[in-house]
Amino acid sequence: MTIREVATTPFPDQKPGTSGLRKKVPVFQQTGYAENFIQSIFDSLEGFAGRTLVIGGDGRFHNRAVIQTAIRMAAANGFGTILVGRGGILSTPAASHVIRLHGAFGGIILSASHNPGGPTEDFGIKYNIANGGPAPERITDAIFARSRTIDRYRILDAADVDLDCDGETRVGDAIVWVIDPVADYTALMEELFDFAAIRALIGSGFRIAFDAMSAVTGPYATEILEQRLGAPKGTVRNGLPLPDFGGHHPDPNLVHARALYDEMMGPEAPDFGAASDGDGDRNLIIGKGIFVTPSDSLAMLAANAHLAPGYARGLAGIARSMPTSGAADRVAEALGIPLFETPTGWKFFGNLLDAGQATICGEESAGTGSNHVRETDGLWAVLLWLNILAARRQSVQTIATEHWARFGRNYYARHDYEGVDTIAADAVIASVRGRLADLPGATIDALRIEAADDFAYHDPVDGSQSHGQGIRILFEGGSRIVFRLSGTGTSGATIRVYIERFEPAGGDLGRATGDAIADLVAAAEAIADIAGHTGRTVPDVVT
Ligand code: G16
Repeated sequence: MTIREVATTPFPDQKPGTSGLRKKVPVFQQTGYAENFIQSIFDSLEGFAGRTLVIGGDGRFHNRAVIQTAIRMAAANGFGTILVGRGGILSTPAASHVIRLHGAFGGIILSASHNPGGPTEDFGIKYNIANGGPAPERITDAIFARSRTIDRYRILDAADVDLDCDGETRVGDAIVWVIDPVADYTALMEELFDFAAIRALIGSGFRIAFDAMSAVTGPYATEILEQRLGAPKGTVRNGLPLPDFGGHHPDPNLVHARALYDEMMGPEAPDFGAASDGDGDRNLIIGKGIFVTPSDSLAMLAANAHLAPGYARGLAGIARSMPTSGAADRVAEALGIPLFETPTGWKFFGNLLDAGQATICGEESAGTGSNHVRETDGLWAVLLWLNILAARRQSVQTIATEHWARFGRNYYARHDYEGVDTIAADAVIASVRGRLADLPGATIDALRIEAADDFAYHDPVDGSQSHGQGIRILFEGGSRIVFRLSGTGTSGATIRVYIERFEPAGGDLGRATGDAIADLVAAAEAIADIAGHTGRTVPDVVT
């Protein structure tokens, strides 16, 4: 087998976003496109000769082709061992665990997460470091810089590896191991949670509906919920990962998991409904008759985590991304532990987790996780909920109601304006930014603005600074509006407006969210004039 140095020219658009490089499949199918980016990753790393690289993906269209390319390139660049999930499958949290468990140098995860898949849909490549977490900005910046100047990539002439057969193959000087993608992850979940208690809960007639959205979580959820925990066959729906996710958008929210939501609100609802996304890192939690927002879920999980064996000794701290509601802050305060507010993106939690300063982290974007891996983990959140339900033997509704009665309630919604012209989206943000100095002290209807800023983060562990991470408008009484642009879209820009009303304990805690935040929604439009800048009068997605 010969190693070839292939001459190439840079592509100008290989800047990683919130979570790796995401583009349409035809972009990735351009000659040399994936190769350039993978070589730029390797060229930005040092000291991996002879070490282990983990490769896996969410099974979407183009997954297998890029996995074969990545294997040949990893072998040609000097990795000693390459671990690949059978079928090219590894959920993002499972990949994070495999990297940590096997002491790998890092991993390449092929996913565009919750974005749709198929020949003209989305694809993505992300690099994770040895702690199992997404590469920090210092590395993603280096990858982008390298992609701008790259003039050759290194690849081995070798036959395709049989990805469907567990075991060992030699590719050049490297050993490629095809591994069971589910086994290591399942064993970790068994360590963290009281499977016997959950099994007893399910045995008592507790009904679960889990929608895997024809994405990567199917095999994991089937093994854990149906095989290990005894839930009846059929508990996991859409459990077979499909390259196009069955033509759906594998995003577990109230729009794309609507059928599950409707069922959970109906008279025959199961006791617990959940869903996960394309690569298995997001989660949706719905109780009988009640949707739990991701921000509330983080707060409720943190408040009850001690009921699961893996967290019985308590939490060191809680971290949330800035746009995530302040519900978790009140739990941290009650527990007497620190609360960290980071920019959007799981990569910002890595240092806090490594330093032992935070145990549980969460984001409004339906990501929740802990120090067990360095990624957000959809099935983990589902299992922690089930462990809590098994320990408390109360409904999701009762747990939520008691939580709000103690801590107050953060009514919360995110309004997304998708596929907006980039110039118009930038103008929205620029105009709000331009008003920051004037907003404090202003009132809009009865709402008084206390402070307004452009969020910046100072990492307490490595001292790094991140600026321009979203605009916060803070109102008296703890309510808030946040404006930012998504970093994960692949066409045009997505404007995200995050709206939150805080209602203290003793207040009106049972309102419909839309009613509770209506004045803040109007205030957001008054401040940002999204309609004027973009022509959009209503958001495309409300979650
Ligand atoms: C990714 C990141 C998350 C982030 C989310 C939203 O999620 O992993 O940490 O919160 O994007 O990012 P944005 O608001 O910039 O679109 P995923 O599930 O897409 O990998």
